[in-house]
Amino acid sequence: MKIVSAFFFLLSGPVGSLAQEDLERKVFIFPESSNTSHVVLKSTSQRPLTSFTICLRTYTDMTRAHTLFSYATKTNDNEIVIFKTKPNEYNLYVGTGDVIFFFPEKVAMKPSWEHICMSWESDTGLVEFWLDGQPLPRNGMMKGHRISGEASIVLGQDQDSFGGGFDINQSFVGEMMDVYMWDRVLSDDEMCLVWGNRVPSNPIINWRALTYDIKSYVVLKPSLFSVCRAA
Ligand SMILES: *[C@@H]1O[C@H](CO)[C@@H](O)[C@H](O)[C@H]1NC(C)=O
Ligand SMILES: *[C@@H]1O[C@H](CO)[C@@H](O)[C@H](O)[C@H]1NC(C)=O
Ligand SMILES: [Ca+2]
Repeated sequence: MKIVSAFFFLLSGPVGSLAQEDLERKVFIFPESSNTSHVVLKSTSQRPLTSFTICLRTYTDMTRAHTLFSYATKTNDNEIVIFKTKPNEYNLYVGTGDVIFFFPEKVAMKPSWEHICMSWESDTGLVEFWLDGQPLPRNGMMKGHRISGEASIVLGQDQDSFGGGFDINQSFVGEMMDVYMWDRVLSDDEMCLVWGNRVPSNPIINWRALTYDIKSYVVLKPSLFSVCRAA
């Protein structure tokens, strides 16, 4: 389905059907730790993946480990997971592999949003991890692997079964926006564009036309991103 420009558009059907909406300048707020609150996303593609890129932006003061993005298949609940273990460490899972990306702790004068892009390609197994528009040293895993396109995709919780099995101690608390996925590895120029809030072509998860379903206590609100910037 192609949406040209819609602010709010309901796929036909009764209560419980998924909304598709342009969420530009909006955020999902996950107000508290829970083993229920999450957002379900639908990809526009069901084809198997031999590469992908996932990008998103978060705003949180959490220090405990938490899950941002969880892509479970019928055979593997950790098929793709973006898990932040510490303020300066991300753990990324693909298939039965995982890699850790460390970076220097930010010495921030004020809280700030964090933008990440993660990509993986089957041919080489290489994983790219871009933090605020900067690539970290590349890592690799699961060379030759193929990812099923039939997935349950969840924000803010780690699935330990297809669509459920959440652990309150791995839940996300904070704000999240600009969630995208592509079925390819973006070029370096494209990675920079996403950081700057532009959208490279053909995302299979598209914040500007997002098919999603809020479960339990997650609130959709306008971003407070730049309210006082011009003062
Ligand atoms: C979820 O949390 C509630 C209390 O907060 C608890 O009673 C319940 O057992 C938990 N469920 C799971 C699956 O952990
Ligand atoms: C979550 O962490 C708290 C504090 O460490 C612990 O008491 C509790 O048992 C944990 N809950 C689960 C479901 O693991
Ligand atoms: Ca899991």
